[in-house]
Amino acid sequence: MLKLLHTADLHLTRDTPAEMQYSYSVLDEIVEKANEHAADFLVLAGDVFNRFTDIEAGHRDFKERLSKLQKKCEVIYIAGNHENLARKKRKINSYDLGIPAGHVVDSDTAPLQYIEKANVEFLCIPHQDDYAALSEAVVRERSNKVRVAVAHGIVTGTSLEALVDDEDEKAVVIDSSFFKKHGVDFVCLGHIHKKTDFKIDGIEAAYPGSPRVWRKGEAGARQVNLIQFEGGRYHKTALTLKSAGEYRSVDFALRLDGDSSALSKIADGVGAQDFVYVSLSGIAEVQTVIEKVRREIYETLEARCRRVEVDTSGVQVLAGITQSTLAKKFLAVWEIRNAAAQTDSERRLYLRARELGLLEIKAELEK
Ligand SMILES: [Mn+2]
Repeated sequence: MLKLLHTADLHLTRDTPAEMQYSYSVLDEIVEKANEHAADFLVLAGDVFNRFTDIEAGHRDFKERLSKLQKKCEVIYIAGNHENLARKKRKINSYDLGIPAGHVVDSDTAPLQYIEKANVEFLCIPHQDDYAALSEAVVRERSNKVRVAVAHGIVTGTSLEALVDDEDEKAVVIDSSFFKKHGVDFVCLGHIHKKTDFKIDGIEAAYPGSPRVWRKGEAGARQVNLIQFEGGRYHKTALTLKSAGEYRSVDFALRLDGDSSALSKIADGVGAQDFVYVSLSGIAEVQTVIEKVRREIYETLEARCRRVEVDTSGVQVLAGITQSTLAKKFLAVWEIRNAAAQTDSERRLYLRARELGLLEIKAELEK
């Protein structure tokens, strides 16, 4: 039996002490998972570091963490596009990462590097700005070993909705016919941060997704793939990383009166490693109400999770709106109706009606 632990897009960083601590804690858990499942290989399919400068500053830490891997577990590391950021022609192998030089597949080995092991052969495709040379690449005949391709990039046939909106991104694609042509059994991919499993000409391919929340919007459990090959078959399991937490998006409607008692529910189900992004909406009569609620959100969540961000851009400030004659008439009628509301859901509807009414009045007054 052959076992691979496959991950990509860890984006180890030292941007802030908190992000450094967090990203390296996820590396620790990946190493733990590899040990727990007795993986033969840890496959790192690119964007292991956020920028080349993070290799320069972090290689000792990285090596130290990897040294905890069981002896039998070998590491295969291919360069992603992020390893090219701030690179200045330097090579990954000029730093000691605790991985044999032949197992670090840097961009200068493009279009392809072949690595042969006892019971598996790897076709490693580091990130390239142009994959045209790949179709011409000379590849050895496949043996009867398991043949795994490792690549960092977008493969033709990947659904568009899975693509990351990466500002460093150029739309370069790997022609997926390569894998069939060279008899690949499994394709380990990196680059897309959303976990994606698909087939290329009948060949199983997987983006395990970023194993940690790299940025806003990366929702869902953060996972790595354990792939087991035995007797010409394989079995893939997604392992969830606790240390990674999750990204959670929460909508919170501001009430005109600044009553934020509903905030107590906001922390329900939030985990200690989560990144919670709160979008405020609704109407405020004065800016200070927004500030007050924002502070309350931080106070409620900060101690409960790893990171909190509050977006107040969805709140409309209607200064002095309740003083206009039209608004006063509207609110007088509203008070009567609202007082008759029987249930919570009715009261919520009235609150929403009040917001919409006041917005209409504001539009009317501004004509
Ligand atoms: Mn990435």
